[in-house]
Amino acid sequence: MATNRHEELGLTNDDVLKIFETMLMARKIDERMWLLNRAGKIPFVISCQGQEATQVGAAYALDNTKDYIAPYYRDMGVVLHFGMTPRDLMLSAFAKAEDPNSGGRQMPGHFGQKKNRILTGSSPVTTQLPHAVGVALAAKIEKKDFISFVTLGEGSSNQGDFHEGLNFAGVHKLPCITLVENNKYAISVPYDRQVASKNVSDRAIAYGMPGVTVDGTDPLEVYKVVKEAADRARRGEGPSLIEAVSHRLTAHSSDDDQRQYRTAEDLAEGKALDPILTFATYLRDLDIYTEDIEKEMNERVMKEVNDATDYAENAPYAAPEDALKYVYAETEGGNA
Ligand SMILES: Cc1ncc(C[n+]2csc(CCOP(=O)(O)OP(=O)(O)O)c2C)c(N)n1
Ligand SMILES: [Mg+2]
Repeated sequence: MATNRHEELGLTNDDVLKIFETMLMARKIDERMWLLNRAGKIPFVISCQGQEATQVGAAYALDNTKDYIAPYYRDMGVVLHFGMTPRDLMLSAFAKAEDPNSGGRQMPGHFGQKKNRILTGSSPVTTQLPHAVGVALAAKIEKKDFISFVTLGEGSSNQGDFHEGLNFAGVHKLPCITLVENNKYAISVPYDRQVASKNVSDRAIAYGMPGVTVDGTDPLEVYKVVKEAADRARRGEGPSLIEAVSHRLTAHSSDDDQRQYRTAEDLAEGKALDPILTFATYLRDLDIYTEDIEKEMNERVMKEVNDATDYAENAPYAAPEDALKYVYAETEGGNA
């Protein structure tokens, strides 16, 4: 029998099946989006594939009934755990009026949903970090029990916002967790052309906070360190920087061809460590992900993906004049 690592973390078999199902849902939605893109039905895809273990392991360690998150564009696993539905995600991919993120105004991956405390993000990378630090400052000033959680790519950790935000969080000991999803590339630029230090987490010392690097292909490893960081933050002991290393299994986006700049060996290495496959193996070895459960879970997930696709494809677009909403002040008699 394989070693049960999740019980040591206080997680039940139900918990790990839930983690796996959210990872699988993210993967299946993402795969469907690529098909829709190649069929000419949706304009753009920016993938979570390869990073699902990082995303769901981390999100599971937070409180999705009260914490605030500032995710980045690949974080399908994070937002699903925080309550965004496959339908919501498909409405965004099809840019339909009912898209809760932006009513179809922003590109997919620009998550934002007030009812689930998902902060709206914008396109310049890392702008979400000072926003999350601001939320953590509010928690401290108002003596509230929530924490904030922000993610970004390793390439984005070179933006000024990263350093300014983390320094402020460190100085004021704010309850903010920063997770860098290091997939080793910033579009076509490999890690050693992006960052001078061995690990992104090495930078934490300069901001007076703990910094750790973990295997981002293992949801349990990520859960463990994010849980420790969340517990510390809730005890008033301040922020943490976590780097989870994984592999980008797709091109940067649907407008990129990674075969132009990645070797066949590099791509094969990522595929061998595909977190959906490796976590399924862990669960099978412990007899938790049985054949019956696998069949039932896959049917449930695919039904939801199919329903979400059909619903979003048939949903109406926003009216052209809605483009003016929230841009100009509306007067009592209507738009001035
Ligand atoms: C300030 C800014 N500069 C450049 C871009 C264009 N851009 C979008 S994603 C990206 C790469 C980011 O790489 P990384 O942070 O490693 O995240 P990944 O896409 O690998 O997850 C770049 C350069 C941008 N959106 N914002
Ligand atoms: Mg990257």
